[in-house]
Amino acid sequence: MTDALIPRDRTTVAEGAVHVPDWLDVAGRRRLVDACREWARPPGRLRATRLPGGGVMSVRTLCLGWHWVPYRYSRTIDDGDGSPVTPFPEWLAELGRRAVADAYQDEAVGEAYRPDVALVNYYDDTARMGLHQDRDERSREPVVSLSLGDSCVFRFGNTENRNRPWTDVPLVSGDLFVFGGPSRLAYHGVPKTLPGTGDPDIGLPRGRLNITLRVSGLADTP
Ligand SMILES: O=C(O)CCC(=O)C(=O)O
Repeated sequence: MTDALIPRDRTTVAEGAVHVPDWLDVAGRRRLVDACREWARPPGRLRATRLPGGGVMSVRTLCLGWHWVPYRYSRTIDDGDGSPVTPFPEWLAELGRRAVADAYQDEAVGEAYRPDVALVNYYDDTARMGLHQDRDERSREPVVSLSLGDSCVFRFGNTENRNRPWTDVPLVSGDLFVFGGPSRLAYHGVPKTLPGTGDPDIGLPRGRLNITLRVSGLADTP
């Protein structure tokens, strides 16, 4: 559900963690959904990640720039056919710069942001993501998160462990969430989505897409 009758306010959930509702307009959301469809096209890169303990994530994921397998990045799809990862497009980096500038209301901080990894997560009606830290990047630059389609409960916790305190933030299609600074290593996850709450105009008839942009801090040569 978007364009609510009662506008939702931007919120600083914790120091460095900012929620900006309705950051993407409908055209911006549609552009991202179209791009996700292209990136996922066969030989598709959307796959359920297998965890070292034997579990399989319910979310399906594709990567741009660097490919993530628990718990490292590589330039090739090491848990798939070994082919090169899809490149990270410059227009997405520019979107990330605008996101950081708007979230932190600081043009210079936004301008300096150089994301080179994106994880695109697709949630069907029952998918969820457990509380975790994004800590496989060498850089501690902020994570930019964009939500499309069904709404979800985004659980934003503390930096120490998976226990409380946490804040449950409703993320709606078009919302931006940025976490950096003292919140960069906060545990976070998605305990549930709300099937059927997406906006019909953006070309995503079911489910939820989330795109997170990160700075890997990695170089191709060691
Ligand atoms: O889907 C979301 O909003 C969170 C995604 C996430 O936590 C991740 O990709 O690490």
